[in-house]
Amino acid sequence: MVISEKMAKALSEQVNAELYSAYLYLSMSAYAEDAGLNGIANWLYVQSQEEMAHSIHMYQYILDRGAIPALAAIDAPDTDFSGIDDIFKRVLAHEEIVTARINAIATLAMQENDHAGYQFIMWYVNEQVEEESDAGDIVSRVELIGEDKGKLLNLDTELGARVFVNPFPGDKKLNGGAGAGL
Ligand code: OFO
Repeated sequence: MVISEKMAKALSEQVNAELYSAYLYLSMSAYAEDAGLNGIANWLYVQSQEEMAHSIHMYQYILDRGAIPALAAIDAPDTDFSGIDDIFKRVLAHEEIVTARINAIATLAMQENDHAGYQFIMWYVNEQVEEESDAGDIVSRVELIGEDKGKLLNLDTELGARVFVNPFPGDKKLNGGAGAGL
C-alpha cells in the first residue's frame, strides 16, 4: 500500500533531521579533534555515521512505500561549543528533541492506520531510548571528571574504541550496492 502524503512528508522531514544530526555531530567531532581529544572526536564521528545511516534507511523506506522523498536544505550545525561538557549536554538535548520528533511520527502512523509505518518507526523509538541513555551516561561521567585532565584522557581513550557498525546490514544502499529496494 502506498504511504500516505502525511507520512511521506513527516518521514522526509525526518530524513532531513537525521542529516542535520549527522552534520551536528560532525561539527562536534571537529571541535574535539581540534582540542586534541581524538577518542571523543571518534565517538562523535561514529555517531555522525549512524545518523547518516538512519537518514538513508528512511529515504529508502519512503521509496519502498511508493513515494519520492522530499529533500530540503540542511541547516548549518552549531560551532560555538565551549568545552567537552557543553558538547555532551548538547548531544543529550539534541537526542531529546529527536525523540519527540520520532514519537510524533509514531503517533501519526497510528492516526493514519499505517501499520507498516508504525512498525518501521518503532525501531527508532527503541533506538532513541539507547541514544538518550548513552548520551546521559557520558554527561554524568564528564561532570564527575570535572577539571581532572587524567580522567578526561581516560574517557578519551575509552570513547576512541567505538567503531561504526551498520545498524541495517540488509540494506544494499548502506552496503555500497546501487540496487537497493529491487
Ligand atoms: Fe538518528 O538516532 Fe539519534 O538522533
